[in-house]
Amino acid sequence: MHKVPKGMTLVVGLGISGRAICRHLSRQGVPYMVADTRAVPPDVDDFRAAHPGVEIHCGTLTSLDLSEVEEVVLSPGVDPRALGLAELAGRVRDATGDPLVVGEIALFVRACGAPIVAITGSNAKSTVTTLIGEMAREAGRRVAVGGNLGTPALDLLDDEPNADCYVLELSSFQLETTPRLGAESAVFLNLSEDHLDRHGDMAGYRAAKLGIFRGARHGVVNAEDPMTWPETRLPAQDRFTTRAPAAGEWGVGRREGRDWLMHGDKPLMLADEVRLPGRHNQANALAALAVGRHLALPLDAMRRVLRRFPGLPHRCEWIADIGGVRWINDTKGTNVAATLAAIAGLGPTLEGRLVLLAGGMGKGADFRPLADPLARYGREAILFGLDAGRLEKALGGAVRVTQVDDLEAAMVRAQAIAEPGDCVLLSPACASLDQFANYQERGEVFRRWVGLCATGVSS
Ligand code: UMA
Ligand code: ADP
Repeated sequence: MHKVPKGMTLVVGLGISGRAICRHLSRQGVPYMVADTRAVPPDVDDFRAAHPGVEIHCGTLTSLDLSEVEEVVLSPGVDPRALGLAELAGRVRDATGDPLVVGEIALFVRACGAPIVAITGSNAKSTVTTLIGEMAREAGRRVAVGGNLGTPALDLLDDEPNADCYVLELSSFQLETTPRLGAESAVFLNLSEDHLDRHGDMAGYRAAKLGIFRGARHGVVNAEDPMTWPETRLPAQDRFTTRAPAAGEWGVGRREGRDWLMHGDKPLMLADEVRLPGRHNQANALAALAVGRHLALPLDAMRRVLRRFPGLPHRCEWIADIGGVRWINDTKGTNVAATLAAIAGLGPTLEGRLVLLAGGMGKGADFRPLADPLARYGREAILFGLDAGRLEKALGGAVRVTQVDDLEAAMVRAQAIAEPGDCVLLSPACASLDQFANYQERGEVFRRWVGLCATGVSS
């Protein structure tokens, strides 16, 4: 048994967040050591070289004696109920009364002096986080944007110490280990099945996400999804919907035969002026507008952003047209609801012409909701990765299915069967981690392969 010395903080995980936590503790002069449950964490030698003198423990946490540890700071990918932590997770630190086990965002809250805008939900977090950041920037605010989206929150404090607002995308994993966020504005966009392997069931997943509202001054929730509503009253709250808005709501209303984004009965801009396609993106725009108004951003600046923002890479991103076939990369469609939104966004023109590439780690999800839209739109579903078999079973013969080993084989098959006018959509409804480092790598493999085909065809 190896004892973590008295007064020492333990950082668990040597990924992106773990390294940001270490940099932060180093800047603060807090003594710490690091543990990672893997025998050989990625790039551990680089970390050793950059942090001489910091002790690193690799392998199971049960071989650590944590009886005198000062605090345990977890990376989001590590379950607080993991072996070796479960008993500690319910305890508080004697000196502060804070929980003994926390995550990166708890440290962020302690160190951050500026207002925090926080965004969560099963889907659209990155899009809405980026929109709010862009709107604030367009309005001349000094804003820092990050979190689950990319730059770890703690690095923002170092990169942009004088920001007058921090806009953070937060996952259920991050919220679960944040005892009090105290956001100026907290947004809960939608809730659908995801990460059930970690949170046990929908109630556990929702409970983690509701942490976004702890100590919040203002909330933004989805009027059509009661699962996003806080259980205690917030000082102020906005609701968005893609239907005609009730008084005070943000919604889509009809005026003189056209759809408008509205606040109550006030039209704000034509819905088709929003550059992002599809009804779900109108919901995303409305959520961002509601936050923007709370932050007193001018409407004109927000409208300019909505008119020009083309969307983030890897989300329903057009890659190429090859021989009349459209190839679209939606690798960020990592759960069933995201894939449903992607299919709906492509629209009715695709009836019978959709070739869907899906599969990977299903995280315990129910894939059956994909059967109906695939019956209508699908030419074929080409399935790969860990949960291909479960996916095929859930589709129950609604569409022709081919199972292949990996994404490359799926693309080869798609190329062989797609006909002019078809759309090949990579929207896996699954996480990528069984066959890729992350969703970005999966999207890059798709982009490269399609790019090579496009060049081959045109040369
Ligand atoms: N791991 C171990 N043992 C450890 C530490 C990690 O096995 O001791 C494994 C985890 O189980 C996981 C992988 O290593 O499979 C990465 O985990 P991590 O906590 O080290 O992750 P980071 O590299 O710090 O990246 C995290 C987020 N990843 C996760 O929450 C899994 C990144 O979100 C985020 O961009 C980054 O912090 C910066 O904030 C990615 C993600 O997939 C995009 N998030 C999930 C989602 O969006 O659905 C929540
Ligand atoms: P997140 O950060 O929550 O994963 P993103 O903005 O990266 O969200 O989008 C992820 C996926 O969700 C994309 O595939 C996109 O097509 C889909 N999506 C975007 N907005 C919505 C929405 N309002 N409802 C459901 N799915 C959506």
